[in-house]
Amino acid sequence: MPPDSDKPRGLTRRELVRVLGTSVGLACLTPLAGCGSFWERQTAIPVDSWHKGVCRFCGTGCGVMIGLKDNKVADVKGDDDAHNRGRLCIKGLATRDILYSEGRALHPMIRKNGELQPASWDEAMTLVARRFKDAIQANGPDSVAFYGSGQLYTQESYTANKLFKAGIGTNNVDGNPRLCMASAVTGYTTTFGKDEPAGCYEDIDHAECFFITGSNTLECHPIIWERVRDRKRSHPATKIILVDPRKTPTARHVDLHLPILPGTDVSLYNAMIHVFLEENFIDADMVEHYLSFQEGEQKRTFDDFTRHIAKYEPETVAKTCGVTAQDIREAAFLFASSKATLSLWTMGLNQQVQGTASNRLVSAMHLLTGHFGRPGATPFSLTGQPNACGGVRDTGSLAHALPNGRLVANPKHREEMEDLWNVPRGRISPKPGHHTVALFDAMNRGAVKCCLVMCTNPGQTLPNVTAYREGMEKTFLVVVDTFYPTETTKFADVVLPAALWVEKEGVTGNAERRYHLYPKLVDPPGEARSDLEILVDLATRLGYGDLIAARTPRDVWDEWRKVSAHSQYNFEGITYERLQKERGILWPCPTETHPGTKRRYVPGQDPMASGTGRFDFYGKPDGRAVVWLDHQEEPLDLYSDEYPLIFNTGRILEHWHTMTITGQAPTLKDIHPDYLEIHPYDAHRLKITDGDPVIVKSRRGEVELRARLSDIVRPGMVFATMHSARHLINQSTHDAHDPFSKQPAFKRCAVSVRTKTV
Ligand SMILES: Nc1nc2c(c(=O)[nH]1)N[C@H]1C(S)=C(S)[C@@H](COP(=O)(O)OP(=O)(O)OC[C@H]3O[C@@H](n4cnc5c(=O)[nH]c(N)nc54)[C@H](O)[C@@H]3O)O[C@H]1N2
Ligand SMILES: Nc1nc2c(c(=O)[nH]1)N[C@H]1C(S)=C(S)[C@@H](COP(=O)(O)OP(=O)(O)OC[C@H]3O[C@@H](n4cnc5c(=O)[nH]c(N)nc54)[C@H](O)[C@@H]3O)O[C@H]1N2
Ligand code: SF4
Ligand SMILES: [Mo]
Repeated sequence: MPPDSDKPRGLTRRELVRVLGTSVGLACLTPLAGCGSFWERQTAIPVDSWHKGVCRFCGTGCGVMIGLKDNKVADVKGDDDAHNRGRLCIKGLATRDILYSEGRALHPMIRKNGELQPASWDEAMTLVARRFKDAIQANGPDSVAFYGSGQLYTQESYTANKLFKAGIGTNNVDGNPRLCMASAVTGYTTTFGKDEPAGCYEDIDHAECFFITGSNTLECHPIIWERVRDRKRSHPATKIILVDPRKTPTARHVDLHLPILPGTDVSLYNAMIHVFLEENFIDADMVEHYLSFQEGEQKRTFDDFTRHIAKYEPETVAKTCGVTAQDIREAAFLFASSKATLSLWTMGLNQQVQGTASNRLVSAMHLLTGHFGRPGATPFSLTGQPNACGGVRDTGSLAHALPNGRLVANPKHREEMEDLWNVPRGRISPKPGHHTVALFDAMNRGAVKCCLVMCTNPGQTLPNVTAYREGMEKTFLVVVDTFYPTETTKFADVVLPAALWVEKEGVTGNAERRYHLYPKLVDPPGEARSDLEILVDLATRLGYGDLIAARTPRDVWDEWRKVSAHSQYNFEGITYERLQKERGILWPCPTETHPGTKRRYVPGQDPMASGTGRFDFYGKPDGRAVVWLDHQEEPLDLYSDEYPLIFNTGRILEHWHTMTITGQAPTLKDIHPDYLEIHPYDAHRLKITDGDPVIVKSRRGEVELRARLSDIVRPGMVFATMHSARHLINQSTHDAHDPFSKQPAFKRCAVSVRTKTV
């Protein structure tokens, strides 16, 4: 469980190196110090055999070599033949230890007389099936739900989605990617008609300008960051621009940092486009042949767009964004004038009430300037979790979605899936299910009676979490997790132990559309089972054994790739044999001899694109990508005299989300994340000194942390990490969400801060 955070902040990163005294420590410190890349780890641990696999942590999806000794994972190193070029970050290296850390969930448990007590699998699954059946019978299919994860394997998400949508007949299937990638999805789909980035990691090696926004790449996608740094090292003229309100470790290595005020991205990007128009950086051929313009439901012209952008002169916008007009102009100039510009972004954009607008404006900047579809020139949203793309977005395991970019609301899409899944027409409900916040709200209202929570910890990671704990308490909650206890198992009626990482087999899809295989190398501990086995068991007990006939990872994959063949995501050519042999393959990939696709929408490169033009945006009926006229709205949860500071939340390098895993890894567990970054000026005004216990209070709740005086944050804003279970920052965050993506705005709310003694 998370470390005892009463200890004053635990080890610093420098102390960690001293304690470890190994290259693991170096791997942790080096990028922070900004020297060369030392991520490779020379290992002396003897092993019996090495096996190809993938890191289980972030969406970078690094290739790992896994060394087995006496049927245990004894060592892990970077895979030289994978895209990560043999490198791993500190979390990737820690996968050596995670399987054997304490706190693994070992056997099923049932709550009896208020206490979770050990039970047999049969007893637990009989109870789960009975409660699901009873609820469906008494209150209809929409009284049950599945809440999943971008950390499940594709076979698992696909099976759960099929069971609930085509079997039970409810679209109440959502998951943590709603908290993470939903605005990227709506950004891409409203622009290109289809989800997922068009470019690939190789583009990093060709870019001459990087536009990084709302991403702390060094800490959250360290191996991608190292590749960016490689490019800068070999081509020093390469420019890196960063847009982030905080002076993060990433900010230390960039050419231009715009520390914008949170939630003002729409103004900034519109102002950059203003400069593109003013300085004639617009690609006229793009505008004439490949783009259309839209505002809300209305089609617009390029002239309308120009008039709209006129309002966003950098000199006007500078104040809104809290940066200088000169910096906006310089950023726009560097972006547009480079030979190839690559944008990278993550939660700073997605977790905002205008997440969709910010996402599509970044794509618009590329389309308008022609920085698209060439080596090094592409908008590229980084994905958080290892399988948010391949598992949840591609399989359509979200409340409004169906596989391969189809939508529940579209009758033709429902019919296509009913035919492919071989269920009667009309089986898939025409009603979209509850998105995450609405799902937990439905639990509060008693409308959802049973929920299967798999591979996620919503008791800690939902926004405004206190408001939803009552619902979790009321609902018959089945929690499937690899660790026990967690903040969510507190509310569970049944806990089921799950296999972790290479204790089970499966496929994931990383941020660049690369599908790759995780082999099963060792047995899970105790009675733990794979999530797929648990879903198959539940399906059978609920009477959907015929529907869920594919029951092994390989059979489910084969079914899934055949489903894809009928879509613009076609990856029928990615066979299991290829996955076993190759270091992953980028879809589309329609045949077994197709090498995979580096750049989408480019005829000659993307097998789905037709014609002889520069682009075919086949996701849109007219083949044109859409540039949106989006307006800056008033930021969320305005500050007041009572709540005068902006609260921003995020991550650090060494920990993963709720720390169920990294909080136990010997190399990471002593790094304590329970602090509040506060600018020395604000601390001075509030009479707070470094290390003081402080109370952060919002309109929804409060949390205690320790002050860390730091100029990483701007005056007027404070920052805390999401990692600790002892100090639930989501008691303070806001559950307001983007109206299109329904992604919550974790990145901004108004708070007050005071010392605990006051
Ligand atoms: N070490 C580590 N790595 C991880 C994870 C982890 O838990 N730990 N989790 C993975 C997951 S699931 C995800 S989603 C990613 C997240 O990766 P990131 O998005 O890079 O990480 P965050 O710390 O959530 O937020 C990124 C930055 O957004 C900035 N920001 C806040 N408000 C704004 C704004 O209004 N505009 C702009 N432009 N920026 C803003 C914040 O200051 C912060 O530095 O990381 C993945 N990788
Ligand atoms: N304040 C704030 N809150 C946030 C965010 C933020 O930036 N700020 N970010 C949001 C984002 S982007 C994300 S992605 C979410 C993440 O939120 P969560 O998904 O809730 O966080 P995790 O800790 O990754 O939870 C994964 C759980 O699955 C378990 N697990 C690991 N592997 C397996 C497996 O193979 N099978 C099963 N059954 N269980 C497994 C782990 O032990 C853990 O309990 O948090 C969101 N919440
Ligand atoms: S960058 Fe991500 S995938 Fe690569 S080793 Fe680190 S945590 Fe694992
Ligand atoms: Mo995420």
